[in-house]
Amino acid sequence: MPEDNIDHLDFEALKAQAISKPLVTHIYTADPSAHVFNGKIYIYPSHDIDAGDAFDDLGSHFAMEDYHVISMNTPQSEAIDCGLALHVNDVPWASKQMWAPDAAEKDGTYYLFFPAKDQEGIFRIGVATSQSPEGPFVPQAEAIKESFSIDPAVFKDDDGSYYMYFGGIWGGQLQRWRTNAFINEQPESPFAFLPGDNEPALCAKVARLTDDLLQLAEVPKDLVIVDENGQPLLQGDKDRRFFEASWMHKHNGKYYFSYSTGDTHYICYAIGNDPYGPFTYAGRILEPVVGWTSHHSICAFNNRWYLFYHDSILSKGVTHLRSIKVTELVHDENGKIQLIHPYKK
Ligand code: FUB
Repeated sequence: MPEDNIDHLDFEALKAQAISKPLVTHIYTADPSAHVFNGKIYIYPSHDIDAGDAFDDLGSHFAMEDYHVISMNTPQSEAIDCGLALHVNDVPWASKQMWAPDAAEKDGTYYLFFPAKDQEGIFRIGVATSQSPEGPFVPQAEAIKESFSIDPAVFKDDDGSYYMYFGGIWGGQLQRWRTNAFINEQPESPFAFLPGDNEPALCAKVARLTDDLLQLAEVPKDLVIVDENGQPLLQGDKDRRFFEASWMHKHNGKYYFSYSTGDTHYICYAIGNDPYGPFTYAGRILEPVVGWTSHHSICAFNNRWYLFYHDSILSKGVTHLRSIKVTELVHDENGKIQLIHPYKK
């Protein structure tokens, strides 16, 4: 239910049909990356604001300036805003657009990974650290070396290795890195430099992190998603190809890579045997929500799985004013994820 035409939507009815309520209503929040630290749930969302920028396909209207961490004792309990965790003015290398973040813990230190545009308007990914999962976080002076694009998701594997999954097309600039250097031509076009519809789709990226979690330990690799015949998904396969919002979780020894299809508004997933893939497309997790974007995370709590996601019902459909939500997610006996409909019929 993207924002293309929201005039006909009955928001009171949709609110009643919604399977879950906004976790907080005093601020707008989106892109919820959820983790369990010390037995509690901590959500690292974007903090949506209305900065007055007009809607465009580069996402200029997503003009966020800071992050707040949200905590919950359980998925059913009240969500608490832990306050300001990091502001763009305190990040020496960043200029604007603090988009979807994620967090990780290692040896008692908490790491906030976040994308923002640098002084040249190029999306980079930065790290900030804290001794508390709630922050406040102290940023590194520079962005992660050789980092690019948006939507970092950091996954800790059972052997203690940490991997960062990232990337996003259109305003997320992934298509501008196809030659391993930033292509700055036609800066106003979100579509320039995308592959053709019959070419393999642009891939999300994955790289192992260094032991201190502050840098990439390797050149990022393509995370290839193949179809049922082992063929890479094509760029024109818009209902299935990667757009943005990477997430990784592990269930019964399998790696589940989930992501948003962007302009077709689905959250989909693909399954692999290795953190680098390849991953075989396995289906949809979440049908479209009210609002253009869909962005999620998947987190286990007390042996049950939960999908954290967002929609724009509270703002009556405003794309860049979203609210985070949570609902249970079920893997069936074959490891398939049951499709979630965000609004009851
Ligand atoms: O919140 C800004 C951007 O919108 C995120 O980085 C994308 O994933 C989309 O949700």
